[in-house]
Amino acid sequence: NIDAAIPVKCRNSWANHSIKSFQTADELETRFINHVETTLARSMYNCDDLAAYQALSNSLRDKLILQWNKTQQFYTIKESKRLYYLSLEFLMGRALDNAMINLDIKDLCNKSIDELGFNLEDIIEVEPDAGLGNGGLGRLAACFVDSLATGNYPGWGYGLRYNYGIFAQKIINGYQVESPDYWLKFGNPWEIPRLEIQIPVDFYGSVNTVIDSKTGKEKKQWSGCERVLAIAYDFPVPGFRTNNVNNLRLWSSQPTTEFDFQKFNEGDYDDSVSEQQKAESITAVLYPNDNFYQGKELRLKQQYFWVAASLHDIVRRFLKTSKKWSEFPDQVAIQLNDTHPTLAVVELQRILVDIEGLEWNEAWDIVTRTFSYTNHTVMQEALEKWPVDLLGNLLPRHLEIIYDINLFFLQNVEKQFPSDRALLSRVSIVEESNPKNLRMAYLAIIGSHKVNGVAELHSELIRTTIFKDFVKIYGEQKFTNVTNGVTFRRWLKQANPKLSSLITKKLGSDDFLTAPVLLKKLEAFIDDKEFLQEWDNVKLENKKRLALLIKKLTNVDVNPHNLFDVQVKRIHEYKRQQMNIFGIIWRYLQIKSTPVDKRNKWLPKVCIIGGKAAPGYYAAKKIIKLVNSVGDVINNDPEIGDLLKVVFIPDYNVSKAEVICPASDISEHISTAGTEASGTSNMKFVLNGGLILGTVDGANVEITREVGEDNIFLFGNLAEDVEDLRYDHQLGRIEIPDALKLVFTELEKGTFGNFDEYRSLVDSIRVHGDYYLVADDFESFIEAQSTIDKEFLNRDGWIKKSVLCVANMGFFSSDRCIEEYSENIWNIEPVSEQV
Ligand code: B1H
Ligand code: IMP
Repeated sequence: NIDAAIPVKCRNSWANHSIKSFQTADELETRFINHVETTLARSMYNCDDLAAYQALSNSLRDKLILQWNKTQQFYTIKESKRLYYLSLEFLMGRALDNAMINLDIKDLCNKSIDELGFNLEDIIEVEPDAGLGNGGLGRLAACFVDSLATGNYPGWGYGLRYNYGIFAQKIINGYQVESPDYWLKFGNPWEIPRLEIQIPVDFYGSVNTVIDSKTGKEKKQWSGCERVLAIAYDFPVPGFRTNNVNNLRLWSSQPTTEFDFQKFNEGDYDDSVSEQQKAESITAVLYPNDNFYQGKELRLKQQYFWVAASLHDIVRRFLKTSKKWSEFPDQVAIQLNDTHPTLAVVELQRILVDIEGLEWNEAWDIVTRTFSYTNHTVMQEALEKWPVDLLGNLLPRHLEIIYDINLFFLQNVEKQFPSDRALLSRVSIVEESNPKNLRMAYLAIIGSHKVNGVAELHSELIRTTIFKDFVKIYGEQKFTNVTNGVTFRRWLKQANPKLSSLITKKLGSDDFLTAPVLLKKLEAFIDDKEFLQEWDNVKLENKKRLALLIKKLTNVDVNPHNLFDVQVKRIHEYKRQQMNIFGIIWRYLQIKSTPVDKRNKWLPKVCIIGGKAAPGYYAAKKIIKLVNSVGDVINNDPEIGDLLKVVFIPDYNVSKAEVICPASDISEHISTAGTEASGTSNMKFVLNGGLILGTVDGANVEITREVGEDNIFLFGNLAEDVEDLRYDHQLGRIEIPDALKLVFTELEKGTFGNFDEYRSLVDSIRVHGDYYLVADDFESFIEAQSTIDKEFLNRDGWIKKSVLCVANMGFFSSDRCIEEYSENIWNIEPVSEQV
């Protein structure tokens, strides 16, 4: 009984003065003004949109915190098993609109804000994106915390509070220019600093064997370390239509000592503060690489800092219960979002053996029952391999433990497969390269009880390629699939209020937001002319909204009645934006070579491309430059007019995606088959009634299964053919189709600027083996485009396809993902909502 410690008198006093949140617009206005005048120390006379944003956010935050407190107390009382989602990235985007929607008080807020003299839409726009992620992996984590909260699961996220999120992208003379994203500039009303939660995290030092004074046995002692503090910042995560509020805890680094006062007094000013700066740099900035491993010591420091602080917190919470260590896996599930948190496996083993004094095997059993691992990529350049020396220097005790984990694992493999030396060297965590590397994915597999991929094709590929030896060792049942999903609250209701209202009106309720199979009922209206017209109008309105944004950002006028063909995602050769732009050039050339009086046979089209290139990724940056140069030529060609427009949307991020996703007719997901693990924007576009032009890759396969082959435009070689094609290319067997030759010739002529600028993009196909199979897929790509052109003209048929797509997207709700993880991997259950 948690009340027992508090005297009755005090308890009553607390109860009599208990805080209540606002219920009415009137009460919200009082609270808003209260925040303007006290929290912000402003008044009616100097309350601008920023202040209004802060006051409204603080008012909602009050509500969330009350519910947060109750929810967490409730979980504690229930002693229910908890899930901790460890992710280096949480790409949350904006919080205000989402909080209003999940609390179901947007209308009420609208009324209050209007009465106070502000426009809610403008106020929403003031908020900077929380861009603490690169792309799909980070946004998936954000959708998952939304679904965990909505499903009343006791699940927390743990990550890092970077001072700088993903860089802001500007386009200058067609080139990407990066600028720092200092998202905390005006403070952040959505975070609760827990300055009292300070967890020490150690680095470097050395390991000695000492005698334990209690047991008299030998044990390892890690000492002489450099220490930093991890400070907790909590971000309340509201569920949709539930009183439960979950938590995202992000760590910020801080020095232990403020600075070396002696050095300061001796006049050594620079050195006296350098320790402090080093500590704070750990959580300064997000690494801006998507699908790419860069072996920097600071990144490893980030990983350990985050993992050590999180585990310390998790273990502390467990120790508040009176459970035995053997029950730890019944209380705690930890999901590794890719290999970035793999050191958590080692850290828990260290805590159990070195600090808690458990036997190795007993500890290891607890560890493996606790962890599970999600793989998000098969791309070789993205797989983490830390040099042994780097890790051993930073974390000497952890390296010893990794060696022991590896030794015991290999001993078991040897028992199972005697005299298969090659197998042992293939599956060893330690890669016998020069320098030696630690294969983090192998460590993650060995330390987990389940390993999953993120779409069926991808899960199949990891079982049969990169992890096939481990399937042989552990059996099929350790490897599973959970196809990704997205939250329908943000990606349908918030991003597309018009379509949500139409669907709500037609289905008689908005229950599809939590029970998405209900969308299926839309099929009943497939011949309802009036409904189809309304559906089409919504799309047009959304395209107009995007056209305004494009005008604002690029000063290009686009006609919303023309086909919008969109490809927005991180720029990567495997995602093949280069193929898209080559296709656009080809179309341009075809239009130009059509007699003027026949040109109207071409469907007018607006090609929209957007995305960030990692700052050090040369080819990706060239692709951006090419898109912009091609756009400059085509958009200013008086012969072309509205027949073709090409725009590059700068600084693609979550809040722009919310405007872009509802506005596509076609979106492109055209990765080389077998390279895109899942993709999640494909789901968002289809959910908003846009059709897909895609390869047979990632979740496109399952989208096809759900919406039907007639409602998706697939093209290109299959994953199973990729290896052979690449092999052929290496032997010099590569055929460039005429259409692509035409494009290359035009580039060489300098139509789009100096060819030297783009030579590398062309040479990677013509000279360097075309690793991404652009030449192999190019013809079927433009053929699929011409099918689209024809189908788009059949308005009725097109709208029906759009409706059928949305009706069949229920499977791709992240609520479904969370249910699958909970049932098959985490073994957690919803905790009924607190009232
Ligand atoms: C995905 C990454 C990724 N896969 C390394 N891998 C990173 C790898 O900073 N790093 O080192 C950052 C990100 N991201 C994406 O995950 C896949 O490419 C998508 O296909 C998938 O939809 C998404 C979510 O599963
Ligand atoms: P933590 O899980 O220990 O980090 O605590 C998170 C929040 O849950 C606290 O701020 C409390 O609101 C609540 N909480 C945690 N432990 C207890 C408890 O033992 N009794 C009641 N509430 C608790």
